[in-house]
Amino acid sequence: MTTKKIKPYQGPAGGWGALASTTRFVFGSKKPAANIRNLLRANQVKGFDCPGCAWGDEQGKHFSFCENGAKAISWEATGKQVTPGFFRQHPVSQLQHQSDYFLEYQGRIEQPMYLNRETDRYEPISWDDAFALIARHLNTLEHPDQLELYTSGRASNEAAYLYQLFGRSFGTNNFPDCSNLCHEASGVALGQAIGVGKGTVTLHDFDQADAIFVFGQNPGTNHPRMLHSLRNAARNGTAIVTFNNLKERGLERFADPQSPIEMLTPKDSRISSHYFCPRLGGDMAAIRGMAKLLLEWDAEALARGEAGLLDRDFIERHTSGLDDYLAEVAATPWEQIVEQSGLSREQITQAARVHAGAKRVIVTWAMGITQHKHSVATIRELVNLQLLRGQLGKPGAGLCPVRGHSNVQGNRTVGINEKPDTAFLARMEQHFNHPMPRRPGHNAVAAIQAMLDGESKVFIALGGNIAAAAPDTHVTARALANCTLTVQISTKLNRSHLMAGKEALILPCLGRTEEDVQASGPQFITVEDSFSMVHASQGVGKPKSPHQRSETAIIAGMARATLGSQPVDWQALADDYDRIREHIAATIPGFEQVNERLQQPGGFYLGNSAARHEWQTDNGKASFGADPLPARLIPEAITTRAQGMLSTLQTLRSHDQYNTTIYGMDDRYRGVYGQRMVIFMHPDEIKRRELQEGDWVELVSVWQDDVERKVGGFKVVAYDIPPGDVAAYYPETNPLVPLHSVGDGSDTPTSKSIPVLIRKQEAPRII
Ligand SMILES: Nc1nc2c(c(=O)[nH]1)N[C@H]1C(S)=C(S)[C@@H](COP(=O)(O)OP(=O)(O)OC[C@H]3O[C@@H](n4cnc5c(=O)[nH]c(N)nc54)[C@H](O)[C@@H]3O)O[C@H]1N2
Ligand SMILES: Nc1nc2c(c(=O)[nH]1)N[C@H]1C(S)=C(S)[C@@H](COP(=O)(O)OP(=O)(O)OC[C@H]3O[C@@H](n4cnc5c(=O)[nH]c(N)nc54)[C@H](O)[C@@H]3O)O[C@H]1N2
Ligand SMILES: [Mo]
Repeated sequence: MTTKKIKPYQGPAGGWGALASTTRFVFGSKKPAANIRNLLRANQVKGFDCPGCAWGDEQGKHFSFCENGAKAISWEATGKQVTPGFFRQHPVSQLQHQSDYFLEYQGRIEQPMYLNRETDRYEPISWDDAFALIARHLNTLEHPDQLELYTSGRASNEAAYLYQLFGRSFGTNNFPDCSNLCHEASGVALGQAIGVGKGTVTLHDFDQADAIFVFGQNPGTNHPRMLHSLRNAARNGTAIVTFNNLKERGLERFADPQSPIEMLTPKDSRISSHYFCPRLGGDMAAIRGMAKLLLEWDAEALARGEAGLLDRDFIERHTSGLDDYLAEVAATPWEQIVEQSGLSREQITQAARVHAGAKRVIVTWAMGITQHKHSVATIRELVNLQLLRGQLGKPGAGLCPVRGHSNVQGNRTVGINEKPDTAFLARMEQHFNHPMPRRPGHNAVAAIQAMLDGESKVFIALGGNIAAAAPDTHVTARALANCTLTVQISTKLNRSHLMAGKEALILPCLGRTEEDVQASGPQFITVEDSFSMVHASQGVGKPKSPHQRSETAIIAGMARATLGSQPVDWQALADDYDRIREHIAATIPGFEQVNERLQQPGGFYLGNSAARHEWQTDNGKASFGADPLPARLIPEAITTRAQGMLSTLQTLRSHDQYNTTIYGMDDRYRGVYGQRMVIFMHPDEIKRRELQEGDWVELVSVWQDDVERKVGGFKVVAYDIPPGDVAAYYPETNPLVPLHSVGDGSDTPTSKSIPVLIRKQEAPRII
């Protein structure tokens, strides 16, 4: 492990650092040959989809992996295994005191395991007995809605489709999903505004844009392959306008570790042409300011007899709600815009000028936009900006929520949705000749509350790590402990296995990079990227243990034990995934003849109705939103309660982690080495609080209840961040996020704007 130090990073993102880190991960692992073979197959025509992120790729063009994709692949291919012997040595109550890093580092789970509460240990169980136990629990529930079926977005389309078919055939729409903690606001806002909850652009559009606005995301760490698109665009003269609370190195400068020229010459590429640091949650105000200016300049141009800035033809033919929006813009005062955004009028003017001067504009965003109280309204405002100028459904223009998990978008497409529309349910009913439940189900927050209240009793997770990923860690742990049975279908050991129900199972599955052979022979699966491209993915690595099963086989096993052969022959589906795809083709629009179309290299495009200017909204038009700016970013009720100086905390990812999976202790681009318990603060804020760099502090969040939410042992690090805003890593900070502090209309925990008090500690509790 690296020694602890804080040393600001001076180089570009990517570059030698990324190459060195990739090499260390690949060669430093116990299986370098297998890892290299794996990397060369990532995102190739005959290979697997990189489990790292949901950015798209032009398959077959070049080696298409990045440093962080390499970490994800090597991490899955570890030779280490968590065997029954490991569990004999480590009681669960002892493992609970280990770090997330320790847990994941133990390797792949080798066998199905059952938690024996008497011995406080996981013990081996046969697959048949595990399935029988699940069936016994499910078939004695009083109501199907007492079952919660969680999904993390790595599952394939085939596994996710089978999972929702299992849940709905059993009788519930309870599909809480990692997406509820992630891009939910994007789905909701885009659904309302343009009739489809997905981005409208394709990868090719990035080559054709004149301006790309990047809001609230850190691609250097979380979507490194996006930097290639941004770098190419920047070189072609495309303006790249970044809005980010922090100065992120990947958005400033980048050297491509796959380009010999950039690696050998000192020249790296600048990425952002403009870089603005708004206050946390201040983006909506900034965008409103831009819209205000565009409208003003448009009126001035018209008065001069010139063409206006608005795309009047587009607005006329395709949109509704303009008048209400204009009234709302007019009613928003500049003082509020400047105060709330934390940007000057001059800065907002610069950004608006770029938009006004560009013929083709793409807007991208991620968690810095989606994890606030007013995220849906903020995304509607982004759409408003694009609608005003007709920047949607033409080459080089559009909306691009950059998804997280590699198949989170595909999971949604094939039915992981707690509020399915009636047309989908009707198709399912007709095709399977089986009634489907109409009651809306639970999202992640509602599921946790239902378990807490004892209403839901069985929790099954297809991947993920809800105990660490969900807000209010202690509350979530209590909710899981309340269940009569928790089942985790997992690759690696994690916190959710330890925060278990009264009875608990760990079911070990194959990873995306591994061969999957079923009765009919080797199988491939399909995934969908952020650009609605569906393609096949086939693992190449040998499975680590003969006991591990594919996710699809595990779901079929649970379903068969619980439902017999209703409404389908589950085993036949697990034997041959083509058969599952035939059901997908029959029930999910866009997948017609999927098995034939997958033969074409690179897969196929699912299409996007909004990009075709077909608006599947209530009135058949794209609609302007007319939300007022939030009255205050932190509600008055909270500030009056605080009794002390409040800061707003954002919880974010380091460079060496994949969500709750901690690969290492460095965050290279932010200059943090060998540690994660740090809090980034502006030097003025450090002074204002009479603290010094290197001091130890504890954080206490303020919410409208009387629960004390506190985490300690954070080291103060000076950073380029607006005073008043602070940042620290997730998942360590999740105990601070109140379960019911959620986005309006999205129910997503507000993990990017938590009001906190910061108190000096004498000695660190955790080092
Ligand atoms: N290597 C790696 N890749 C990943 C992941 C991973 O953990 N590791 N996670 C995957 C998943 S599930 C997801 S959802 C994505 C997440 O990808 P990101 O959204 O990039 O993830 P975060 O680390 O949460 O970073 C949020 C960014 O938004 C900025 N920000 C925060 N609040 C605000 C705000 O109010 N306004 C503005 N303008 N900026 C703000 C932060 O400074 C930070 O740069 O990445 C995916 N890819
Ligand atoms: N405070 C705060 N909280 C957050 C966020 C934040 O920014 N701040 N971000 C939120 C976001 S965007 C997301 S998406 C969620 C993530 O929430 P989750 O998706 O629940 O969490 P992950 O950490 O991605 O899940 C990791 C686990 O998945 C399992 N796994 C890995 N690969 C596979 C596989 O191929 N199959 C199966 N079955 N299991 C596998 C491993 O056991 C591993 O331990 O967290 C959310 N929580
Ligand atoms: Mo995510």
